[in-house]
Amino acid sequence: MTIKTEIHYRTCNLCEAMCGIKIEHQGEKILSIKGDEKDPFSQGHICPKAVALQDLYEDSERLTQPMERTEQGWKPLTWKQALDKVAASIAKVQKQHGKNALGVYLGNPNVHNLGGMLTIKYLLTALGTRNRFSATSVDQLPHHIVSNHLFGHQLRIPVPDINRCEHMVIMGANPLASNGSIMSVAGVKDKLKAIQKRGGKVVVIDPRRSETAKLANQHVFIKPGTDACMLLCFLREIIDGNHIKPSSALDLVDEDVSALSSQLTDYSFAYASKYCGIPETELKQVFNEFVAAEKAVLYGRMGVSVQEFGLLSQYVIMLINLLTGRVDEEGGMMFAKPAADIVKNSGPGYVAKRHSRVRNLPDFNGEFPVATLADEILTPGDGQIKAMLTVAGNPVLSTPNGEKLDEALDNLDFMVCIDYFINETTRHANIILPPVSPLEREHYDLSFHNLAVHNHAKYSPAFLQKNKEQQHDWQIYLGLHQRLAKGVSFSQKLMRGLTRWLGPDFLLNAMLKRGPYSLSLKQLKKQPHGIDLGPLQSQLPAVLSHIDKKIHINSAFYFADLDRLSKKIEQTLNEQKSSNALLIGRRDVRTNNSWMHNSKRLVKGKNRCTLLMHPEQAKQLGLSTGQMVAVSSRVGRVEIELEISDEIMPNVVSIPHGWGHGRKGVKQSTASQHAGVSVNDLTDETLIDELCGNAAVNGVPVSIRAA
Ligand SMILES: Nc1nc2c(c(=O)[nH]1)N[C@H]1C(S)=C(S)[C@@H](COP(=O)(O)OP(=O)(O)OC[C@H]3O[C@@H](n4cnc5c(=O)[nH]c(N)nc54)[C@H](O)[C@@H]3O)O[C@H]1N2
Ligand SMILES: Nc1nc2c(c(=O)[nH]1)N[C@H]1C(S)=C(S)[C@@H](COP(=O)(O)OP(=O)(O)OC[C@H]3O[C@@H](n4cnc5c(=O)[nH]c(N)nc54)[C@H](O)[C@@H]3O)O[C@H]1N2
Ligand code: SF4
Ligand SMILES: [Mo]
Repeated sequence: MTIKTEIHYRTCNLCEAMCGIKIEHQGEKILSIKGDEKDPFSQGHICPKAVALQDLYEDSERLTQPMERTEQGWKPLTWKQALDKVAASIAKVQKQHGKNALGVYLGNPNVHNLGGMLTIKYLLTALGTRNRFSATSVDQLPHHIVSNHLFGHQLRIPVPDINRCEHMVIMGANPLASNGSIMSVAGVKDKLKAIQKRGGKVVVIDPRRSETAKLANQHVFIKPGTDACMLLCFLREIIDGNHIKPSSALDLVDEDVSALSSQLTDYSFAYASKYCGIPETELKQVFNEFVAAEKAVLYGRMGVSVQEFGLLSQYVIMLINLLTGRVDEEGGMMFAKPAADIVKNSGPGYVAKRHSRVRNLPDFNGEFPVATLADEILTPGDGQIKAMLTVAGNPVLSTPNGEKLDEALDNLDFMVCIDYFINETTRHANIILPPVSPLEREHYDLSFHNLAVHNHAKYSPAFLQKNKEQQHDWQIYLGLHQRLAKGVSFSQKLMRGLTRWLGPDFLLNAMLKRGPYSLSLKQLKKQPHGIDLGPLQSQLPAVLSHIDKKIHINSAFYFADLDRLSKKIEQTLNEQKSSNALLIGRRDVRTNNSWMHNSKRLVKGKNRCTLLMHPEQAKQLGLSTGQMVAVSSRVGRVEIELEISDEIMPNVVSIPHGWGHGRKGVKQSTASQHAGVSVNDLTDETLIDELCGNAAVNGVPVSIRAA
């Protein structure tokens, strides 16, 4: 009997781009994964990673039942045994040492997981600890704080209206490799080319001539970590040079922004030029073209956010857009209007309400900076973390000084990980609870429709039916809530029961119905390619969460950081003499942070975990391409293959993150064969953006010599 060939349509959930895919299959056998041309958002675009959804599903090393680490190695447990043991062990540690003795780390894939997003509160209430950490503090934390202050909600983040903009300045982002971040846009290459076809211009400011820079009309090298100097200079010039452009958004600000320039007198073009390493004439030209352009936007991401002045930089980027009339205007920074509005469904966050025990670092919305997680485990005293739970995270590879954390995790009384793999982090677990893979669950992008450059709504049903035994992330959370949460009210029990019975669909349906288009899940299910909800629209002041419906500039909070900036910028100049380069990161289109290296299709080909260095510097150090070099920083040392290229600035070197699968006990054989080294064995947990505690993984002083 021949099995019929069928097509399943869904959205790829691996990155933020939300590409529509079509999976050709015979029963459970996947024949191909291609782009869905009928998806109105992605119009057929995919990247090489889409096929890895199949590899992930078929990976024989992906765990499909709970595992316990024993003296004799890893042993399977039933779900009931595993959840009972986990609950008992957590309860024991918390009884002995207090609630906060349990630490929690939430990794990036949590935000790509519908059921997880909708039910994480059950897990967090069940655990009742204030020791919460996440990948946010090695990533987009500055965006949340700026939005929280200005617009009243951490998730009300405007995105570049790339489809209508005519002049786009990109700082510290490489969307051609990353496929866009805090800017969900499938097929970003075509969208950038379209700006050029419209007669517009794309400018990239980056210490590396990245893939995006190569496509751009202009690329400007900037010394890592100095973006704030350039941005503050631009801000001052806008005010002093009468470039403020009236706009409805500007009418809503609660401060006299023109008064800010009195605090910025230092930030001349000459000053910015000296520290950023950009010729003054080029700075002026970039500035003049930006302010003069009809529809322009200034966009900064990873390279600007995750450095020592990430928060100040993201703040000034927003002010520059605001003062030049580019917020909430076509072609500028605009707010998406998602069908299920996560902003309306969550409370506003708070900044620095509490401080971490050991290093006194500020929290954001109840989460402490992950750069201090190892300190909280290693430092004895009241409130010390004695047990850990990680969900969809690999902090040993993804957070600064991963080696220290790796050692710290060995000191725990108990650790549980909700994850698919025995990797660098989860190998420390006593118990691993593996949820189903993405193809076995329904999907709707709660986070990324909110950050999309075009309004759109799409629901994907599960492609493959999980067996009864397997658990979704959300079922694991509810299982732990049921076992651990105390004093649960009748109504909470009822909601938990309903959620368990009906799944995340019913919660999503309620959000859709309350949303701005009053859609229902039934309607979405009828449209397997998704529903086009039109271009971005101006939405101020309606989308402001502040009661007074104003934009709160909060300048005192940010400008207090100027002093630290001036001191640091001088100090870095001196430091550079003792180290010989500043280390930055990079992404490759075939990677996804640390966790897709077990796909043969993604790791094949030339070694991508190399150290990039400028030819002049290589010559000075007597090094040549292909040789092994030793890179050391304050915290560690790695040996890595050298790749010489003039695409990187002199005295700057780059290593991609997410590699380093050679650690003992990792059970991902393909990844281990292509192990690479972890850049986060060099990044320094004490090098942070002190204003918010975000890690600074870009701009790390390192020394290099032949291995
Ligand atoms: N293929 C692939 N795609 C991904 C991911 C992945 O791992 N692989 N990860 C996903 C995730 S979680 C995220 S958050 C996004 C991130 O997406 P992006 O924000 O686009 O991040 P990167 O590609 O790392 O680009 C950062 C750029 O900043 C530059 N840079 C470094 N330091 C500085 C600096 O001090 N100043 C300036 N101006 N530039 C600097 C780097 O050279 C680099 O080109 O990508 C997502 N998409
Ligand atoms: N030096 C340096 N460090 C960086 C960065 C950088 O540019 N440079 N980038 C930073 C950024 S932007 C990010 S977002 C972080 C990422 O940091 P993390 O989120 O800590 O790391 P990931 O590599 O994304 O690991 C994801 C884990 O989740 C598991 N997983 C995947 N999907 C699911 C799921 O649906 N459910 C469950 N339960 N588990 C799942 C995977 O098996 C993997 O173990 O890394 C950061 N670290
Ligand atoms: S760009 Fe690639 S990884 Fe990202 S959603 Fe599209 S296909 Fe998936
Ligand atoms: Mo990220």
